[in-house]
Amino acid sequence: MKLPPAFLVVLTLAFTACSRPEPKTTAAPAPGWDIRGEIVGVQVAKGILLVHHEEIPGFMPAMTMEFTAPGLDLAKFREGQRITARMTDRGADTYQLDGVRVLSSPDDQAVIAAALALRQETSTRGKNVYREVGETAPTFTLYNQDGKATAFDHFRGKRVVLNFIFTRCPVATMCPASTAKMMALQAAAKKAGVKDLELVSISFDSAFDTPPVLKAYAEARGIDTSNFSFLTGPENAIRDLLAQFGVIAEPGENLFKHTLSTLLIGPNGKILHRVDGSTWAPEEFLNRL
Ligand SMILES: [Cu+2]
Repeated sequence: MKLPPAFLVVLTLAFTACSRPEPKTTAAPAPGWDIRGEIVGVQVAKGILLVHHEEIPGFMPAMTMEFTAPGLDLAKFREGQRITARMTDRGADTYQLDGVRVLSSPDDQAVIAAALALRQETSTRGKNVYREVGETAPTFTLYNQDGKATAFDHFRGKRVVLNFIFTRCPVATMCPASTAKMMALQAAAKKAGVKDLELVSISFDSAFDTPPVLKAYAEARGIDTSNFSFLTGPENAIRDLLAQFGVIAEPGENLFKHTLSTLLIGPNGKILHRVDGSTWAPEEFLNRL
C-alpha cells in the first residue's frame, strides 16, 4: 500500500514526539539564541536588518547576517546602533529577530545632549532667536547620512554652505533645485581648487528622512559626500535650528509649506552671507569663497 506523503509526515512527527520528555507539546518552538551586535545596514524596502553579531557560543562565530524583523519599523534603525535581540531560525536560511532593544550608542548620546543644549539656548534667546548675518551660527550635533553623529564644530576651520531641504519635496523649483545648485557649487569649487568647502543640507522632515533615506537620496544623485553632508536628527533640534537660521517649514501643502535659505558660514563659525529663495547662483557663492 502506498502512503500519501502527508501521512508520512504525520507519522514522522508522531515518532519524534514520543522521544520528547513532554509529549503534550505539539509544535516545538523554533530554535533561538540571544544575540548582541551592531546594525551595519538597514534595507527598509527589503525588510532586512544587516547585523554584525558577536559570537554565539556553541552555535556560530561573530559574523554579519541578514535578519528579518517582522512588525518592526526598520526606518527607525540606523547603522552603528548596538542592539540585543532574540534570533530564531525560521528555516530556509531565514533568521528572524524579535525583542530588538537598541543600546544607546555614544552617537545617540551626543545627539541627545546637543539637542538639549540647543533647546536651552533657543529658549534663552527668546525673541532674539534669529541669527543675523555677522552673528555666530548655532552649534548642533545631528546624524549624517551614514548615521554618524556629526557636530557642527567638526566643520570649524572650513567654510560651510548650509541649507534646509526635505527629500520628498515634490516642487521641482524648491528643494530639488536647491540640491542641484549645491551640487553645481561643489563641482565649481572643486574645479576652482577650493579645498576648505563643506556643504551641509539639513532635513526638516526628520520623521521620514532617516540616515538611510538621506544616503539613498545622495546616491541616487551621484553626490560625492566627502564634503557634502546630509543631516537629520531629533525633531525638536531641527525646529530650534529652523528658528535660529530663520527658515520656516510647517506641515501644509505638498507635505511642507516652507521657505528656502542658503547660508555661508565662515571658518570661525560666523554667518557671512545669506540668500533667501531658490534663485541664488552657485557662481555668486563661489566668488565669495
Ligand atoms: Cu521643498
